[in-house]
Amino acid sequence: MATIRKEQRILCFKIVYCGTALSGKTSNLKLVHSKLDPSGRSELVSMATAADRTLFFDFLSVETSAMPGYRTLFQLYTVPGQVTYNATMQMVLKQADGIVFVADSQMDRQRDNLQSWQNLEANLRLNGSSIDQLPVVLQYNKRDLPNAAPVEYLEFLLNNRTKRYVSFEADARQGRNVLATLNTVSQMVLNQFHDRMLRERIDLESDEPGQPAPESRTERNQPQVEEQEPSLVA
Ligand SMILES: Nc1nc2c(ncn2[C@@H]2O[C@H](COP(=O)(O)OP(=O)(O)O)[C@@H](O)[C@H]2O)c(=O)[nH]1
Ligand SMILES: [Mg+2]
Repeated sequence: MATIRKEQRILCFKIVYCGTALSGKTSNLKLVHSKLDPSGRSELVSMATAADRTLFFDFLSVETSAMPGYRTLFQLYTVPGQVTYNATMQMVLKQADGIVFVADSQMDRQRDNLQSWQNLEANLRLNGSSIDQLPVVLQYNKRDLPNAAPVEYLEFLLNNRTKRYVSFEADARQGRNVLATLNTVSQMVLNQFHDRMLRERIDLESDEPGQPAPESRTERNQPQVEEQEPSLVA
């Protein structure tokens, strides 16, 4: 749920990177961190330890000028996808504005992808939200590996609904389609926020104190995004 801080002229959106262990979620954030100018992003905070790398989340805040007169922050989180870490997952997923699901393309990880997807759906439901109400982008990561399953197979497994999600083939280590993924989900989140502003007559210019905006139920088509631009939505 977007946070509006009118006094400071700040808008915050939360984007959560989900997916099974080792699918490449942290690599996505590392790449974004390395590509963006330090003036437009925070430091990358990784809570994971060497012993248990998926126990906690990573966090990175990215600033854009997407909304005139406001600093617009996209706060990126990663969250472990295993059932064992449901508490962390639910906490991080709370009030998410958009989801990136990072799937591991390797053939032997498909069961884990599916389980992680189902777990995501269940946790959103438990939070009173739903995967159908949120902007979602699928990222088929590790396309560079020789044992990557065909994209058609991944689509069949994870993207088989009437309303298909946008999906990207990626290599998070090299950076292929990492920024495109982020750009797309950010644009979808902004579109949804614009819809909500119109529908609920949220006025960013008025001097009334900012309130967290109520959750939206609208979805919009996503825009086409240029590949690998080292900047976020403008
Ligand atoms: N070959 C290859 N390795 C990747 C890719 N993305 C991530 N990795 C590697 O996979 C491992 C797990 O990545 P990480 O980002 O920590 O996964 P997380 O558990 O989802 O956060 C690391 O060794 C990464 O370097 C990719 O696209 N291709
Ligand atoms: Mg990680």
